Amino acid sequence: RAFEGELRRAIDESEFELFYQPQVCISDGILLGVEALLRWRHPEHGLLTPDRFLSTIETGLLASEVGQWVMETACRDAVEIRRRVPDLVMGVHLFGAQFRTGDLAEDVGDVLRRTGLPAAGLELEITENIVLRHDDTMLAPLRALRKIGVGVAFDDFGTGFASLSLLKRYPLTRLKVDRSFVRDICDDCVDAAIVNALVYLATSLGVEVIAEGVETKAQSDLLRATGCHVAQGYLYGRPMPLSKLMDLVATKP
Ligand code: G
Ligand code: G
Ligand code: NA
Repeated sequence: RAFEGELRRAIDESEFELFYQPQVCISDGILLGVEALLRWRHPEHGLLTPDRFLSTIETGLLASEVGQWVMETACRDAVEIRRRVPDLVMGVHLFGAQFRTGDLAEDVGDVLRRTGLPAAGLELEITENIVLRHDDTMLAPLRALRKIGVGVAFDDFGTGFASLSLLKRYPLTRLKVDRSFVRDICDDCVDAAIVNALVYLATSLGVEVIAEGVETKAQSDLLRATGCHVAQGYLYGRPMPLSKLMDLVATKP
């Protein structure tokens, strides 16, 4: 696999970075949260996005270690961002390995204590892929995390085959409507109907909903009309380094 032999060095030499993409309130543009997205500043290949190396991490032996670094870094950065945006929620992706090794709820609890981030400031992002690969071994740790106040978001919602049954079994606080449904929402009545139904479903279940991949004002207007209040996408901001995000929040009133 690509880069497999380089992961150890990447960790030891601090080549991994986190970028943060804004999640905003559609009606007033206020920053509510960010999603942490892993980047690899590779000495020869430049800045790599996860499509180049994520599967190498996931199938290798260092996934828990990278996952732990992501959790720790994101929570530390969240504390800094919250100095400007007090209620900001940090969204963090999990690797499957983090469920297999040790006690996820305990590990996350430790990170929260060490960094001083309140549990309500953290939302874990899980995908159908990860859930299906680990089946119900994930339920207990996720329930334990929910109990202490950590959020659980279901990413790429609607793209898998089991989304609805997972919605029934998992302790979710938020659905992230996949950007493939949002892209053509203004032109394709099937996509518009799907998003409408997902927003209705989430709302009926008392689960928050966020639309991903929002790129135009027309999309955001339509989403707002369906009752979706939170969005993420290039219209509001690309994934960016912490320094750039801090500049952004510093200039906002
Ligand atoms: O940054 P980009 O939009 O290319 O990310 C694509 C996908 O890679 C994300 O939707 C997510 O599924 C995955 N990903 C990004 N960062 C992380 C991370 O820190 N940990 C894990 N496990 N997955 C990530
Ligand atoms: O769902 P997931 O967390 O895997 O998605 C994150 C990925 O989506 C990142 O790679 C990010 O760069 C990308 N992304 C974020 N916003 C937009 C958008 O508005 N349009 C498109 N095309 N991609 C986006
Ligand atoms: Na997604």
